[in-house]
Amino acid sequence: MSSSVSVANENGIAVVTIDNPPVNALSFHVRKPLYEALAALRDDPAASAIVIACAGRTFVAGADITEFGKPLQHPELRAIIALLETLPKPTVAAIHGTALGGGLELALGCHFRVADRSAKLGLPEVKLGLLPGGGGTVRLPRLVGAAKALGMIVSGAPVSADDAKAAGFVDAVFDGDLLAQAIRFANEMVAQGGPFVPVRDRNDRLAATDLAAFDALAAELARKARGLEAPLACAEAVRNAITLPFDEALAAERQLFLKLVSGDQSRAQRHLFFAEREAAKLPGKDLQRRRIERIGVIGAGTMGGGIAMAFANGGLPVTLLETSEEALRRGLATIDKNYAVSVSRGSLTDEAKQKRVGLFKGSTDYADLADCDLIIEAVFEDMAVKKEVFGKLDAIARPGAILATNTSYLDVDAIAASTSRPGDVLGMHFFSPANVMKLLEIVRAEKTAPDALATVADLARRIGKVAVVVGVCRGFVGNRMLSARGAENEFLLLEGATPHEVDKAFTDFGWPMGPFQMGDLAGLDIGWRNRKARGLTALIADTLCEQGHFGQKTGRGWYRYESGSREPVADPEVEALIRAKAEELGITQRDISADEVIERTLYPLVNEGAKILEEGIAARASDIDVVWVNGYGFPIGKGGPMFWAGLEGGAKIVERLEHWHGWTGRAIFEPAPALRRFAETGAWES
Ligand code: T1G
Repeated sequence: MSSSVSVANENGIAVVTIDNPPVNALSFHVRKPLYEALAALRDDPAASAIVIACAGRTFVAGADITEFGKPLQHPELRAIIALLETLPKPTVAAIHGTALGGGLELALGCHFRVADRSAKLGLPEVKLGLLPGGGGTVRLPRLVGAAKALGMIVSGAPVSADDAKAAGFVDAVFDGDLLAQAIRFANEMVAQGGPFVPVRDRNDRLAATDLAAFDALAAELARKARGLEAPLACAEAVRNAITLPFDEALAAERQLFLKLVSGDQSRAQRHLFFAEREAAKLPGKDLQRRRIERIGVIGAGTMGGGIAMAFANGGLPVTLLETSEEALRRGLATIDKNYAVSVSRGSLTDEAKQKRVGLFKGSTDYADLADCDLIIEAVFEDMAVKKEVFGKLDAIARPGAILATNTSYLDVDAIAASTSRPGDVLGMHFFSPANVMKLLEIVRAEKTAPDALATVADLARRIGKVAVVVGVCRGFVGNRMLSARGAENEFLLLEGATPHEVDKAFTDFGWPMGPFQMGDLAGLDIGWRNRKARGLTALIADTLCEQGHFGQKTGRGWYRYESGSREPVADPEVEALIRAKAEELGITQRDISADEVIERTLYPLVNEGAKILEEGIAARASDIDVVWVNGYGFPIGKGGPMFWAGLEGGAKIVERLEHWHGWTGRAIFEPAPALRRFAETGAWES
C-alpha cells in the first residue's frame, strides 16, 4: 500500500488507515490507494469486516480544498463511496477529532459510524461557498431526517459525537481506545450477521418528511443568505433527496456542486479559508513562546469588559482593574448580565457561566497586576492617559510580561517609548463587542520583540480570534481604510443621493448594512467627538449631532426609528437638510446610480489597501481581506476588498479612480502605484 493508506488485518477485521497529515484531506494520493484497498478487500476471505480509521489528530477533514479548480483526478470521492456501499461485508468508520465534509461523506458511505466522545462531525462546505459534493445532501437526510440535515448543511456547523448519535448518524460513542472498540464493534456486527443496509437504501426517515414544513424552513434559511448562492443550493439539494430517487438526487447534487465550485463566490470563500491561515503565520515560528497564564485588563467599560470576557471564555483567569470600586462594580455587573443573557438564550449553561465568572478578580490596585503575564489597557483614547497608564505598568509588571494597548488609532510606538521595555509593548486592537467579534489586529510596534508578537498571535487562536499582524499607522488597516471608504459619503448626499440609496447600494453588494444605518447603530456622537478632537468637520453629520440626533439611541439620526424599533425610516427633514446644504454650496443635485456609489466608496477602499501594502503596514493583500471580512462585514462571497478587486478588474478600478480624481480633484481617488501594478499584473505584491 502507499504511505497514505495502509491495511492491517486484526483477527479477521481489516483496518484501513488513512495517514495524510495534517488533517487527512482526501487528496488524490489518498483516494487512489484507498479505492484500491477497498476493492481488494471486497473478496478477501480473510476480512469479514472493514474498519476505516485515520492516523494523526483527526479523521478525514474533507476533500483536499487545494485541488478545487484543478482538473479532477480519478478515482473521485463518489466512486470510493459507491464502492463502499456495494461491499458484501460490514464497514465501520472509526471517527476521532473531526469528520468534516468529504470525511463525513466517506463515513456515511459505511454501514456504521463509531466515534470518540470528543469528536466533531459536520458538513461545512457551505462555508467554502459549496455544498456537500460526495452524497452528503442525499445520505445524511436518510439518517437524520430532512429538516435536521438541512439545518446542518446550510449552517455548516459541526455537532458533537453525542449529538450525532442522538440525531441518528452515529451508531456508538466511545471513550478511550477508539480503534480497539471499533474493531470489537465490527466483530459484533459480523456476529450479528447481515443484511448490512447501505445508507442509500434507508428511506424511512425521508418518507416521513412534511414537505410544506421543509419548504417553509428552507425559505427561512434562504432569507438569511444575503446573496450567497451556496445556502440556496444546499436547500435545493436536500429537497431533491426527499422528492427524487437516490441516483437522480445524487446526480443533481453533482451538477449543483460543479456550478458552485467554478463560481466566484466559492473561489472567494476558499481564498478566505487559506487567507485566515496564512495571516496566522508569523516569521520565527520556532521562537520560544512566553508563558501566558493570567491576564490583566485595565478598564471595565464596554471594550475592557468585552476583552476580559474573551479571555475568560478561553479559560484564562483575568484581573480586571478600575479606578474606583463603583466603576469596578458596574463593569463586573455588566459582564455578569452579558453571561446571563447567553444563559437565557441557551447558548451557555449556567454551570459554564459560573465557571467563567469565577475566573474574574476585580481590583482598583495596580499592584494586583504584578502576577499577570499579559496586561491589556482599554482606557480612554487619549495619549496622555495612555502614557500615564503605561508608566504605571512599567513600574509594576513582572519582567517579561507583555504590555498591550487596545487603542484603535493612537501611535503605539509613542506609547511603547513611554516605558523602559518597548520590546514588550504591542497593540491588541479588539472590535466591539470584543467577546463576540472574531477579528484582532495585533499591532507590531517598531521595537516589539518577535517572541512577544508570536506569543500573542498564538494566544489569539486560543481564544478563538482571527488575528492579523499590522504595522503602526493611524487607524492601522481596518479603520484607516474605513475612513477612505467613508470620505465620499457626504459628497454623495450633497450631489443628490439619499442615505437610503447609498445604504441600498451597500446591502445589494452584500453588506449587512450601509454606512448611514451603521452610523446610526454605532452612534453619530462618537464620530462627532473624534472629528472635533482632530479639528475635522462633516457638514451634515455635524449638523445632525448639533440637533441632538445621534442615531438609534436618540430615535433620530440619518433615519428615524419608531420607539423601540431598529427599523430605519427615511427622514424627510434630513433630506431637506441635505438639499439646503447643497444649495448653500451651489451644488446642483442629480440622480446617483448604485454603481457610482460603489465606485466612489469601495474603489478608494481598495486604493487605500494598496497604499497599506506599499507601506508594509499589512504583510499580504489577503491579510487585508481577513481584516475586512472579520471586522467590517465585507461580504464573504466577494472574498474581501483586495480579492474583490481582482473580480472587479484592476484596470477598471484604476480607470474609474482616475475619472473621479479628474472630476473631484480629491486625493483619495489618485491610484496608488501598487494598484497600478496590480492592474497590470493581476496580482498584489507582498
Ligand atoms: N484541504 C486542504 N488543506 C486543508 C484542509 C482541507 N480540507 N483542511 C485543513 N487544511 C490545511 C490548512 O490549510 C492548514 O494548512 C492545515 O491543514 C491545518 O489546518 C466533496 C467539497 C480540520 C477543523 O471545510 O475546518 O469536503 O496552513 O490550521 O485549526 O463534499 O482545518 O498549515 O499549510 O485549520 O486544527 C470540507 C476544513 C472541505 C474543513 C482543523 N472540509 N478544515 O483546524 O488546523 S470541502 C472543511 C478545517 C469537501 C466534499 C467537499 C480545519 C480543521 P497550513 P488548520 P486546525
